[in-house]
Amino acid sequence: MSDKGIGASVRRKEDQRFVRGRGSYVADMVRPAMAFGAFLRSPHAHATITAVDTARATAMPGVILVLTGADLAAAGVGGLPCGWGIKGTDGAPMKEPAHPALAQGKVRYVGDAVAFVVAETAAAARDAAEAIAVSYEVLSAVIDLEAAIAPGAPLLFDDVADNLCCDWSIGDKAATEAAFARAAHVARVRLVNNRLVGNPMEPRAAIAEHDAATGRTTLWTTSQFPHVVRLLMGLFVLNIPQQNLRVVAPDVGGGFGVKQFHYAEEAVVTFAAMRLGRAVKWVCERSEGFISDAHGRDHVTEAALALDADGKFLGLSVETIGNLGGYISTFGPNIPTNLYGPLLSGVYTIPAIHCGVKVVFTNTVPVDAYRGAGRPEATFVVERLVEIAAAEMGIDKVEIRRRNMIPKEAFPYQTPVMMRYDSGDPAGCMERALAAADHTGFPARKAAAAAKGKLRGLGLSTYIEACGLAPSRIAGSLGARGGLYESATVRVHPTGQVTVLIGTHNHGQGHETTFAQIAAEKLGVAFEDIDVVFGDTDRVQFGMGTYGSRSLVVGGAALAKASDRVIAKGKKIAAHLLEASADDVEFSGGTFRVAGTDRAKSFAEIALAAYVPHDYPLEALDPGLEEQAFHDPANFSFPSGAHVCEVEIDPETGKVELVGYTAVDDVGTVINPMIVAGQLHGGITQGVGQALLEHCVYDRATGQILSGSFQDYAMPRADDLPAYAVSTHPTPSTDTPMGVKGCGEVGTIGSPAAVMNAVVDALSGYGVKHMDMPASPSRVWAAIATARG
Ligand code: MCN
Repeated sequence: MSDKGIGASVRRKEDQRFVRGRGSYVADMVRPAMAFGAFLRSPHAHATITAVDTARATAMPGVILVLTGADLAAAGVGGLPCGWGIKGTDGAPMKEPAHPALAQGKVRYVGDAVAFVVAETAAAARDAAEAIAVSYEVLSAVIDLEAAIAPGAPLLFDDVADNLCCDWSIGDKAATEAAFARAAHVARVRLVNNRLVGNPMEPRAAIAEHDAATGRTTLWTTSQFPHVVRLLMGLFVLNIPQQNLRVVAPDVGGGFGVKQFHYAEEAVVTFAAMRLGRAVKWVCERSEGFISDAHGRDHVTEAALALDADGKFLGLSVETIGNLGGYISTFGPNIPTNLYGPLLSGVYTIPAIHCGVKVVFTNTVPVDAYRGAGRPEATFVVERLVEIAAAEMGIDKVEIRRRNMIPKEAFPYQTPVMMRYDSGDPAGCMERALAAADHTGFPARKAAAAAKGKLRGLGLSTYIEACGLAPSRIAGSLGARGGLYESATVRVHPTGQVTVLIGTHNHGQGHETTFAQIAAEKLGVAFEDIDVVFGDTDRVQFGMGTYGSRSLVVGGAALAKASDRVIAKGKKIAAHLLEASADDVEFSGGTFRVAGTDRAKSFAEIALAAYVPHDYPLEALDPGLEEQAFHDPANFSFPSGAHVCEVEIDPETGKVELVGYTAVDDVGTVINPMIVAGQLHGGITQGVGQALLEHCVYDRATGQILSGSFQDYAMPRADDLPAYAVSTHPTPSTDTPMGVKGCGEVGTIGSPAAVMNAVVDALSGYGVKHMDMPASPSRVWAAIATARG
């Protein structure tokens, strides 16, 4: 048993079905008498809808239903709710214009859903959608963030002046200004954090079905949080009592944040199924995903770091404009604010920090969380500034970090921007990463590259992340409109096997394995005898789902708590059977034993006794062995780490080749080292994608998306990447039950800055001080060409 407990690199049990092609995905599902839906989407970035004529589409063969925004409004369908309402510096609530599931009166981005057609086949639905005649009065669009808040900009919403959703800030402005006033040196940067499209391997999909006999509706959807979809859609959009709505998120082929929102399509498909009394299926096409999946990042930032003459950090000032897109998505306003500003201290002692963020509407696809969500952006600002300061002051890049890092013994560490870091050893991670990357051998490798005509650069990045979202009390004070606890039920069967029902959602993170490892370790039950169930509101008690690297820290803690409750009850049953006091019963390795004796009962014997209570303390205990726990964390958990990247650049083509990547991450106690390594690899790859390849580009005049397919949007492929060297450097969290910290996003948080610092280092001979992402061949070549004159 224990060889598959906590700390073991157990192979993922869910892969048994995935590698055999037996996963259960929404797009593959077939329901009786199922009809098919297609959306008509706006071809304009900004336009008034003057008329919608559905007559031709309605008359086409096989068409069953055509819905427009007006139909939904007439039926009393509500707008899509936002789960996080932030407040501005002046205390005023953010501007929260309505977000109808199908556009009403206006369209606000290319891809905005205008109508929905249901037909007997998917092809008939698509044809009919194209036959809907929509008359538009095209308006000027605004794409650029700075243009959006400039005087005279086209306004997306009549009642949102300057397209400004919220003017938010954190930190002490006066103290920061005072720090800058006494600085010996100020390093400055203006940077753009590029817009990304998540592109999970499985596109989004939904099937809804209504059972007139029971009045119950079921939605199968590609979601990271089915209970939250049930809550938001049932309560705010379609007014369905919770007990009559079942939401199932079965196997989901990657989410990366993109599937963490309640989308219009889920509500429209469900509404159509209820109206028709037939199952309705919609599957997003890849190109449709580019203009309807929420996008990520998209910041413009001016930042400055004040230093004393010895290179000690005195203050940090950050002004950012963050893009919300055309409407507020489920968590949109929270990402460039609460998940960004409070992380700007990084792993450094910075006595004064101030960060102002303008959260702005533009005529683009709504922007929300994408793996890392706010924290890669914060890391990028800090680590680019540190690098620029080091270069300008002539201090070695490692040395300047050593001088400013929070020492291991200073944890728990209170930053000036709200966060109280639990534990960490940033210097330990950095020194280990540098040693593993053979930092001292770099000059020789650079010389060897130069001999081949290549430019070689070494980039270092450190980071800290707040994950394990989140303490409900803190989240609530920051504007969260729900709790952020997690729940677990441990159901022990009469035969001693166990089913764990967990509120998180597994879409690639290996929960079926790691949660079984935790239960195996806790209960002494064989790993193979434990089944982990998730993703179905009819089976699982409740759950807030998976995002913010919270599943282990919050969900795993709920599981540990529920397991402890099972053991506590088991001890009472054992005490009765063994004629001892419960206080004298010990439990370990699956055996209940009277301390200091050989009188013992196995876990399976206790389970049987609980369900066949012939000899049982029925006056004191109920039969059965099933316990539930909800866990609300005391604090965020704070993984940290150091990444070292080496690149070689061909100065003639501008092509950047990643030739080495080393990461040392502190994710606290590790449950499954192999799964953690996999998460680090995946995360690093997504950060490398942002740094070198991925860029969602809009035409600024028309608002058309120019990188709307894989022809123009470059995702990283295996041959773009070296073999990574990843390892962990655990300092157990002091605020989580098992000492664990999250690992799902750390790779994406540390890597963009490491890669870009390497690129800039390689180009330093050409006087390049900063480059925006992605460092595409054309951008790098142009920088070299400009320097060469
Ligand atoms: N784990 C561990 N020891 C630790 C930390 C984590 O063994 N100290 C294990 C966990 O038990 C879990 C996995 O590693 O099996 C990831 O755990 P965690 O850090 O809690 O992250 P979540 O499970 O909450 O996953 C969310 C995170 C996020 S926010 C994004 S985005 C993301 C990611 O995970 N999306 C992913 N990783 C992904 N991986 C895949 N394959 N697909 C996605 O969509």
